[in-house]
Amino acid sequence: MWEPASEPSRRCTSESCQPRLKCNPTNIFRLRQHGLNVKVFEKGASSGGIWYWNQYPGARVDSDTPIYQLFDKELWEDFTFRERYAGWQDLKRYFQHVEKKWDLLKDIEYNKNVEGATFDESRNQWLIECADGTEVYARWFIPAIGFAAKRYTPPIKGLSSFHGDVFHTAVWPQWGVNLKNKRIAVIGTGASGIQTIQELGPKAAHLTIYQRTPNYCLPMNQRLLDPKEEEEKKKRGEYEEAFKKLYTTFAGFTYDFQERNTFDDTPEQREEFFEELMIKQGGFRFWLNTYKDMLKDEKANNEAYNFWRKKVVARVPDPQKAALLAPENPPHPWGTKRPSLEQNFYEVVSLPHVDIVDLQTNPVEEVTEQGIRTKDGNLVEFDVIVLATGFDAVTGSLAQLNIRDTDGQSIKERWADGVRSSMGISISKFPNMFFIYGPQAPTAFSNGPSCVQLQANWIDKTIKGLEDKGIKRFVAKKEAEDEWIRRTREEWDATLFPRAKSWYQGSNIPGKKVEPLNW
Ligand code: NA7
Repeated sequence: MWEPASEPSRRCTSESCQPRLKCNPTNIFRLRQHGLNVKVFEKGASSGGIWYWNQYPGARVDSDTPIYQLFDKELWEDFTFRERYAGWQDLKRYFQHVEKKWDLLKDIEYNKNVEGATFDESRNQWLIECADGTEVYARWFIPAIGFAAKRYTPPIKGLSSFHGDVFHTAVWPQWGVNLKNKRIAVIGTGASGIQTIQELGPKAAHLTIYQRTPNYCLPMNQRLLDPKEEEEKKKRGEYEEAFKKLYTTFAGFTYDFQERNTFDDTPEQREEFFEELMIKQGGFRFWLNTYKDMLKDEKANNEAYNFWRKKVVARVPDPQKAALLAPENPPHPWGTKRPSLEQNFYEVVSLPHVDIVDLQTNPVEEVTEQGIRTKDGNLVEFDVIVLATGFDAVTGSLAQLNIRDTDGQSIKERWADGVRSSMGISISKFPNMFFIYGPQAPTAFSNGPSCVQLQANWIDKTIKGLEDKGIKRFVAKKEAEDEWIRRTREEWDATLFPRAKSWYQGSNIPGKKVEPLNW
């Protein structure tokens, strides 16, 4: 019923052989159960999405997510992650498990790059176009390409003249790269930079970190999961309890902000509480299980910063390094840029053959054939430059595709003056299209699987309802978008988040409109 990839230019137009849907594995299983004909196109050669592309050294979940990916009992009853925070290899094992369990592969085409789509008014269907010439019609169209599908490489003078290797963490070679005993530069200290540095630092002959903004890293408290203990938890119903809880909390984790404010506690109580969250429990609890005013009140936020700083400084013996990693004056309020979870980052940075260059005072002037020259005139020679410079996050993924509305405008054009959506799931003049894990949804403010699962359930119910009623066209209203933008802005402005230059509001990309991108 589908165009074979070997006959890319033929278009399948007969009504009987129409694919009804284009979506990701989150939906396939349920929509198939409604009798719909479902197809997934995926650019990568296998499953995993970001975990397929980002296989840089040390890449792993750094959010309190792992076992909570397994929402359906059918999936977790015979699968257990190996570690509290799974590495990309174990995540791959999980995706393959899901594919097998639900027999998904028959509906997925890998190595299939969707380039764009237009809505055919006469048929009320999307015409989806792939790079290999494949064109298919679909009644419902679900772009599910994540919030980090467009990498960002800064325009660094001379980069292409470098004689060594240059790798971007977002497209790490699938065959791996041996970087032992190499002289390595890492530019960027977001999650990808922190994990790369942690992994490569001990192996490198020399490693230099080019840091623009310090990352307020939190201890991961990584540990192996005991399969027997996990089985016991499953039997006791703890997994099911956890999944129920996810839908009731701010960020879709199993915990939430406290009912009390920072200064409701005495200094001693606060110290003890912070110690419990950050050191004993670890993970994101110091960020999202803390006092409810931490992300809203500057004085409260400073208490968190000072505690965090004290803990970091104690781990970094070199005062110059400590001052760069945890400055006395916070460059932005605590938690208003995404903190990363680290295992031994501060110990690795403290190694004598690891240096930090502060790009605020000493920016990169140029890359030469040999290495990187900074403003102070110093040239450091390298074998390898790792760009851990992130993404045109949240909006960039969708806006890079040539998906056109009923007026012929692309998403990029529609969002030129600011992102618009209804509930972060649909856009006016883009009928029958629902996007997952994109702008103005909880997306980067949430536990990804919780957000995606909720959206997939909503889409599933909506499509089922429309199909049952024989409705062929469904579209968001402009007024619904206006209201959603207003509410997103209102919530955002009530916090300290606007005070950080972050990809949460697009300020990591020069020229990009600065606005709240997540709900
Ligand atoms: P991030 O978090 O966007 O990190 C990118 C890093 O690169 C960050 O430290 C940036 O500094 C730095 N950067 C960006 N442009 C430059 C230039 N021009 N010069 C120097 N440094 C630069 O991306 P990741 O891949 O680490 O993580 C992305 C998220 O994906 C992660 O948090 C998870 O949620 C999944 P800045 O902080 O902007 O000053």
